Amino acid sequence: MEFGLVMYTAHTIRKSRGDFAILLSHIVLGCKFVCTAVNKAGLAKLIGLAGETNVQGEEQKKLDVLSNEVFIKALVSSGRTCILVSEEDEEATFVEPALRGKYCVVFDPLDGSSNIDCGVSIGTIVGIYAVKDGVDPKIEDVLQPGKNMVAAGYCKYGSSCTLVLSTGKGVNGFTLDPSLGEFILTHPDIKIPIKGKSYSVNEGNAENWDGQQQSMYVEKCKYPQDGSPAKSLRYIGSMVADVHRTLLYGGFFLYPADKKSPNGKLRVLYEVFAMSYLMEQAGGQAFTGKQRALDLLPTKIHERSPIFLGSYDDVEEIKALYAAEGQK
Ligand code: AHM
Ligand code: MG
Repeated sequence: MEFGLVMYTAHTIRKSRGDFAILLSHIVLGCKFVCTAVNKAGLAKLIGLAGETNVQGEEQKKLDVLSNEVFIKALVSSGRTCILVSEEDEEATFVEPALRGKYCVVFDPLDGSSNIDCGVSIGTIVGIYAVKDGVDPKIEDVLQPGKNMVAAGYCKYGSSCTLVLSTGKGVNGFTLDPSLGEFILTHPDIKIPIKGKSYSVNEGNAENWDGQQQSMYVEKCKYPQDGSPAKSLRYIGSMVADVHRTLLYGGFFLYPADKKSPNGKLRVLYEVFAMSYLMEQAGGQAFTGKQRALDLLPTKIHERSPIFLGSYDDVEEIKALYAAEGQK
């Protein structure tokens, strides 16, 4: 690390001004809060079900509920947001007029909730859009292609707490120093390797996968015909953790459509877009099976999409398989 730690807040304020820096500092506060809650989960009896189901029909965990409340409060109190879309809330939250600002934030407060109870890495995913002034927000302000986001990031709560962020000029990673309570720039200008040695997918769904392309790709990973070594399978089942590893080591993450989830499982606004934005900013690619993921125009806030993202060359391979199928 260079002499003189580059701290997150100082770095952010240097690179941005005013409203955006304040918004980010509130997001960072939310991440620190959730990180503390995740670390104490077992001790504070925060694991287990909260007894309610969310809009996707999934059982909510206590930590999901808490994390959602934390982020809503952190974002509203920043005075810089006008619309909030959370995975946990069926409807978008329109911030009360007195506290409105120009940013719309879409987020999954605690992604990978099936991994909470066993202490595996989970995370928060965030995407940010900007509108002119936020005085008269409309739902169309968040129903925009991911390429219009002004920033995206995630915070991974694992063996370390790591915040990975892009404001459209590359990707930086910051690790929380628990003794200081500050995020330190530990991974400047992250670039994903052009090709990776691993693939990441819930292969247990293979029987139900829609179409042949992902099966062909996975077969190529396991039984390469070009003399290259077989790829390793790495799958945690927490998108933040799987994408984080993919970003740092290279490789490929896919969640295709299947018979259970005909549009894929992952949500466009706060899962697919944020991660696709980071991948592109790091030099990788993100593809839906039909188009560049960031070009998608969502029509509802909890829309889903298949997603294939990762190292540039690995995504090229799956795009080629789709292109070949389209020519038949
Ligand atoms: P969640 O938002 O309800 O936690 O679901 C999203 C998670 C992702 O983190 C992960 O990539 C995926 O679901 C795993 O799904 P599966 O268990 O079907 O492999
Ligand atoms: Mg999620």
